[in-house]
Amino acid sequence: MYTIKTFQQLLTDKLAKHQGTTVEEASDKDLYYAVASIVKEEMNENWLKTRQKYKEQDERQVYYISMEFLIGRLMESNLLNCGMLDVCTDTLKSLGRDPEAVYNQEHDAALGNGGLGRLAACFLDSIASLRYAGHGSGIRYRYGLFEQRIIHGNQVELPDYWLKEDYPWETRKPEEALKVQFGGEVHTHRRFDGSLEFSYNDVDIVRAVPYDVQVAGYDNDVVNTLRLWSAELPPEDSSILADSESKYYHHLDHMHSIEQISGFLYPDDSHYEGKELRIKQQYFLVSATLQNIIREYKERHRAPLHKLHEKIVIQINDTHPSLAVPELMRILMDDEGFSWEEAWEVTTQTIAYTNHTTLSEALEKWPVDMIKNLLPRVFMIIYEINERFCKGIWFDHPELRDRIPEVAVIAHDQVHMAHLAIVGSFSVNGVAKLHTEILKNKEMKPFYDLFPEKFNNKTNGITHRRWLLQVNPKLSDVITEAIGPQWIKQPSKLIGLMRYSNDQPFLDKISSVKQHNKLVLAQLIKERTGITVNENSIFDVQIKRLHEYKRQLLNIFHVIYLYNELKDNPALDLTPRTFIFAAKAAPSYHMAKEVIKLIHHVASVVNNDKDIGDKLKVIFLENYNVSLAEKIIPAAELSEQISTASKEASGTGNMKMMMNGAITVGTLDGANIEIRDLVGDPNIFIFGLNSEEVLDYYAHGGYNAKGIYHTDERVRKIMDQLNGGEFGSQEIEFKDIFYHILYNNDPYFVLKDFDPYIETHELIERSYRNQKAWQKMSVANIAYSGKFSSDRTIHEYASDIWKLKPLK
Ligand code: OX2
Repeated sequence: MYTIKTFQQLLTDKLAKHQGTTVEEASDKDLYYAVASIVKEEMNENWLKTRQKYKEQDERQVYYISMEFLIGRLMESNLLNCGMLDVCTDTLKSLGRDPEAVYNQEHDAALGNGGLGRLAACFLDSIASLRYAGHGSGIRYRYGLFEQRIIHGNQVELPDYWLKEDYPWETRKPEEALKVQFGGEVHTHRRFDGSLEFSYNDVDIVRAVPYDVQVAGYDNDVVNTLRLWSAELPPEDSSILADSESKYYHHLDHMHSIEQISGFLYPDDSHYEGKELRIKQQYFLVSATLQNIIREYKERHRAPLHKLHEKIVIQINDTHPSLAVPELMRILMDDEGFSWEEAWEVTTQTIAYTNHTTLSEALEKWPVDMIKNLLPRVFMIIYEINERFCKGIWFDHPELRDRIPEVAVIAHDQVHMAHLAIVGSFSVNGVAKLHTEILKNKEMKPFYDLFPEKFNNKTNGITHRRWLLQVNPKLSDVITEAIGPQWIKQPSKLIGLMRYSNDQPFLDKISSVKQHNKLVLAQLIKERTGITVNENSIFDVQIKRLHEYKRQLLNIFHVIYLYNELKDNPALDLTPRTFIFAAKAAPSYHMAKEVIKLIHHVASVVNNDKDIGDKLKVIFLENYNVSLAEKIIPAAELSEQISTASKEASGTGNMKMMMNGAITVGTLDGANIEIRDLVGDPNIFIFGLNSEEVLDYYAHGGYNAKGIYHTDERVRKIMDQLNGGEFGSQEIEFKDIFYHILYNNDPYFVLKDFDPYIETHELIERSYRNQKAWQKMSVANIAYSGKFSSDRTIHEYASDIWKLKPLK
């Protein structure tokens, strides 16, 4: 345990030895690197010990493979988990330095797009904190998710070169590099016993070099590993022997194309892009990970490889790593001499698949020719998997024969990755109750009919350590003061707060913490946008990726509606509101970018209208990322979770804001339903169509958007304002949105849900006026949020799917 004095000493030594500087002279960056090195050293010993334990104990282990790990900054969470956050912060203060400024030196590691990537990061934290033997495996993209700038209301993207300065949390392990093979020719030989043997010629070899990032558990001495793979040219590549200029340039080109594999993260969230480089990335990750798993298995476990599934479970995060199925088959058959049947037995008992969406535009389907050229042997295996699977249905399930085209792994010259993942795994899980039901009864119904035992639900969660303890220390203190510190290790204990829901002094404390956090956010808004917001207004927050189904458009329609009301009736008694948005749009997603533009144009009209004053303010914070979320969430009072019902598989921002005392306004979608079931109707604002109604409309060709436009004056006015250029400089500005809604029949039901949304906001406004009642709602939300800790989720994965026991 450190004291301020001993920590100061350590810091002084570090600065002197590593940076050749003193505390007085050190820049914030110097201090950042010095602290990082202290924390890393602190973790090293436990890292080694943890790995030794895993070896000694010979217990089951999980590998979590994901194309995305949205880890954000690691300094504070590492300090927190190692029990050093307070002492470090106090030491920096005692030295007259600003701890925030030091921690802010870290560049966010944005190796993910949104929910799916952040979930993976929360899971790693919970796995280590609960003492499970779990390893993350991902890609060390040289460029993370783009940096967003807004210019005249338009999003522009800048590359995120996050590695331009040393990244202190990684350790390069070149001696553990592996080779991944692409292309080439497959040769088949018949062995004496009649079985087939496969060899490959002329393959392109890519070197996969691991970079390890430590993942410290909270106050438990466990340090697990997130292994990120980087693509490099193998040093022994013979093309390096350039005997002519052209060969040398060719060599450089080749090197460049190989390094591209871990070059950048594809910036699409819940949307699939059929680019060849993307499938290369996926195979690169999967092949390196599986070779590594087998190598580690041989080192750690005494049993033969035929028992791999007894010791190892592989969870694949969505279909992105689903080539793990044929790749594991390939390794077991071609490298380890298994028969097809033996390899299939082991593979299908080792791999488990998590589905994160039913949006058709997100379902990966790769052209057969692309996979055949790039991965000829892997394609042969996929082909055989498909043959055997379809034959199996034909003979064993004649009642499903006519559904074969729907479930085939290869159909219409495409490989259906979700089908491959389901057929090749022993577990298929959705990420919230409703989502899993939709998978079972609709999207994946024929598979559910075939393999009901595979399907299960694991409602998402978030790590309460980062999303409450770390980002909202004042609220954490109030909680601990009331119910003691046990909630930190057992978040379900937060329920104890319900005892205080009528305790006025406690409610006052909760309310003054929120007020404080609002002031801090108001200051940040002022710094970043120049806009002064009213700190007594309702902080109404929608922060997430920009997607039509998430309906930021409905939110901005509400803003326009209120603006119109105030213009018509300036004396209107309205509780002031600050609408806070932050969102990135995929660079090629036109409608999403139009919505960002609309928010900005509405903001500029509303924020500059003297008649409106500070009754309404619209704030769009640029470059949404984990660090920005950490600053907004503690200050949120109203959490907008307004997706078109049935579309949001779970959502996790809803959980983060609830845990910080915001009240949800939401549809009956994703995990909102489970939030409602816990807190009860009086503590949440639910509105709009439910998923059955939405699906029913889809089945009957949609609803009549034009009808609403013609009958609801409020809607018509807003739509005409968009079409008439009221919120833009030129007339044409928002015609795309206008036409998309009216002539594409509004597939996201914005107009249909407009009236109930407005009505619900009127109720919210009335509720907010009774501050005592609002604080009680807020406490109920915090109290019931324990269920949404990723600790609960990970316990469920560990006991139902992974069959893991915590480390002794
Ligand atoms: C997201 C889902 O859209 C979101 O609802 C969910 O909470 C999150 O994954 C974590 O499960 N890409 N991102 C997602 O799905 C896909 C595909």
